[in-house]
Amino acid sequence: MKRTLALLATCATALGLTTLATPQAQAATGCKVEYTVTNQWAGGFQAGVKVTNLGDPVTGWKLEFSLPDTAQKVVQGWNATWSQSGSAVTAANVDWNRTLATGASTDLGFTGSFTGANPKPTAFTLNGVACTGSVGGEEPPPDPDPGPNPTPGTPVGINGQLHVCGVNLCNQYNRPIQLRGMSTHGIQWFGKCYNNASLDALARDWKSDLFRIAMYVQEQGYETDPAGFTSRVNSLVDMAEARGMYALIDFHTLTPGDPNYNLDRAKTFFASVAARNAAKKNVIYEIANEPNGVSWTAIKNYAEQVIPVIRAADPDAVIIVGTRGWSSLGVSDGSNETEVVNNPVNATNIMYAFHFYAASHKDNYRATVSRAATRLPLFVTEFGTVSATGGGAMDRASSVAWLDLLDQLKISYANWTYSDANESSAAFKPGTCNGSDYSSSGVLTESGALLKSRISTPDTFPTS
Ligand code: IDC
Repeated sequence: MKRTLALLATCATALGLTTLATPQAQAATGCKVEYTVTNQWAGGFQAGVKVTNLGDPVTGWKLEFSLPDTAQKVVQGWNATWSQSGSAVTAANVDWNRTLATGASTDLGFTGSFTGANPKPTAFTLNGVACTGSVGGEEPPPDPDPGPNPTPGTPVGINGQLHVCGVNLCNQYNRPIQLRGMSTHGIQWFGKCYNNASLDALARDWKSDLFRIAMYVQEQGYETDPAGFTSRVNSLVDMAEARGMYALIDFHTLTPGDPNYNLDRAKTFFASVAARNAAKKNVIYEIANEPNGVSWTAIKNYAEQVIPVIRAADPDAVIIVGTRGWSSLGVSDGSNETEVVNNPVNATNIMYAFHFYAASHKDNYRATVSRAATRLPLFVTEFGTVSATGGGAMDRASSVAWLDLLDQLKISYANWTYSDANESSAAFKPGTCNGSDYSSSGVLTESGALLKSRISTPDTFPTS
């Protein structure tokens, strides 16, 4: 007979929520324990204990729990060093399982003896942190800070917490909406472009709904300073929130193309940003920018490991999954959307990324999007008006055909890039970010002028 005791979390909470005033990276903590009685006989039982680390990686750990009375004894345990004092039991790591990455699990077990009632251990802790099944389970704040109320009339003020409904992105009134906005360039290179003046221009002059924060993982990005980049992303989320814009947190994997290369980094990063931003309504998570040279199965496997880490801390946010062939739904790899339609990610409230560069990707890509949009929730988290190199001439006709299609299908988009990079995809002329003028037409490139004219037209957000 197999019985499972539900010892999982009921309350999602996070240490980070209590420290909104200091946008610094916190050491994320948290754990989940699944306790299963796998066999039981007169006076004895066997139990499996699956321990999942939901916080930052640990090296060396101690699982502690209580048995209901001193008559219950651990007789023999495995995969840990077991000890008991009164009703308190400790299982300490053995050498080979001493490291638990974020999201990693280890299986322990023991046989026990008991008299009377069935054995029901309680109060599991991992390194002293209660295993509530969520991040930062140590001392749940009774009433998480809901954050400042979004300003009425702004995109976040009108639409509130978003969710996926059918193939659409829906607002708090359960009506489909389209978000139109801009992506940063790599924040490790163009950080100076993201300041109060440039964000004011984006929100007020461009009337942008969306600000994508491209945090490269390689190329001098996150991997070189996890705490620093986490904190920079969090402050950009706050700057977008203060202006009523949605913030799309982009884990900008690019080279290498297999997102699994960065799996542990992704778990650590998302556990932290999701805990810290859980109460906000303006956050959307993009877990892998452009998978390339990797199968859909491998991407799906990555997604199914990262999504639960986000959900444990921030259960209701929309999450976007990159697709094969540089987020082309497989088209740039000679495949198409059917590999996703036939084998979707096993999760709810998610969308799939589609990227294009208008001078390189034309009719067959548009046909794919038209077809796929009837089956899959799509989000164009990045596109350019130029060639896939980010440079070359702007292709106005193709760009306009794409933007018209996205408007018609209510597919949200972010344009690469809101920066003054010396390449034609940038919206500002080189040197703009050294000054304070982000509003006059003189600072815009050809691409910037086109995008500003498209994004600044009135939104039609349904409110009932
Ligand atoms: C490009 C930048 C360029 C940078 C290069 C490598 O525009 O300045 O040197 O990345 O980091 C993408 C990627 C995006 C690329 C962009 C243009 O998501 O990182 O940015 N692009 O090549 N996919 C298709 C095109």
